[in-house]
Amino acid sequence: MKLSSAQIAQYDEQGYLFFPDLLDSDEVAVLQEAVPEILNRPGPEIITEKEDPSSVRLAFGAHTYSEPFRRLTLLPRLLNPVRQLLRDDVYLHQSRINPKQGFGGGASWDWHQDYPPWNSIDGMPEPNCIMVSVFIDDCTAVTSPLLIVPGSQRHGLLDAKLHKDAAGRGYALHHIDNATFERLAAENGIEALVGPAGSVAFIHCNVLHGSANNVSPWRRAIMYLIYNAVSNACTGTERPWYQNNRDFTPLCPLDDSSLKALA
Ligand SMILES: O=C(O)CCC(=O)C(=O)O
Repeated sequence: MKLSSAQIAQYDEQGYLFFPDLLDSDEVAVLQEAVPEILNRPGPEIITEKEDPSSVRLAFGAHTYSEPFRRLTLLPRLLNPVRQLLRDDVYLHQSRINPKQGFGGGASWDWHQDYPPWNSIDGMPEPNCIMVSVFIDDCTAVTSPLLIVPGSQRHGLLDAKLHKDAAGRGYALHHIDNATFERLAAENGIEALVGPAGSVAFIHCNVLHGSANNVSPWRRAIMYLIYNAVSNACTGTERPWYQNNRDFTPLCPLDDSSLKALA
């Protein structure tokens, strides 16, 4: 897939591009089948919900230990647009699955930008990084979709406070204050990213986003692939491999059918 100059301009303006059904149903089935084993892993890369330690909040690093997810990260359909948008070769800074379990198990995410901890803790020089959001399950109005404030990346790094509780549970989150959120939402609106499993959103790392509790009975998993420009490699070494990958080798695409080949 090659983005047109109009799509690149749209990304620069709105901070995201959305493609429904970028993966087909066979590819989605391969990824869905791999999820339970990932969520059952022991190890610090699996972060559980505060209120329910039996429910996983984030599973980091699956591309390193799950073959379907490794292949996903190297599909030309994802890599080529990312390289175009970042105007560089890329490596994967981080990957994380948010399974967002149903029955309220997938708790809310307050409004935040992703870039602050990568900048202040991992030493990422610039917000030249993309959060590719791959819908593993259907994301609908009732399964607590990802909400974004389009165009908010144009406001740069917003004032935010480190959420201590998140830091204590192995990941960092910077919440912005209500007044700033209200101003940006009034200016740009809020959009819900809804679409069938297999849809993909390319989101700038400074786009303000969040989500509510998933009170539906259905899981709403999204795999977040954080691609960084190789010229923007991180200098920090504090965080572990699954949050701050230190291998900056440029990624090379596989054949576009390599995920489907596992079906
Ligand atoms: O998937 C969600 O509900 C939100 C996740 C999120 O905001 C994040 O991982 O930064």
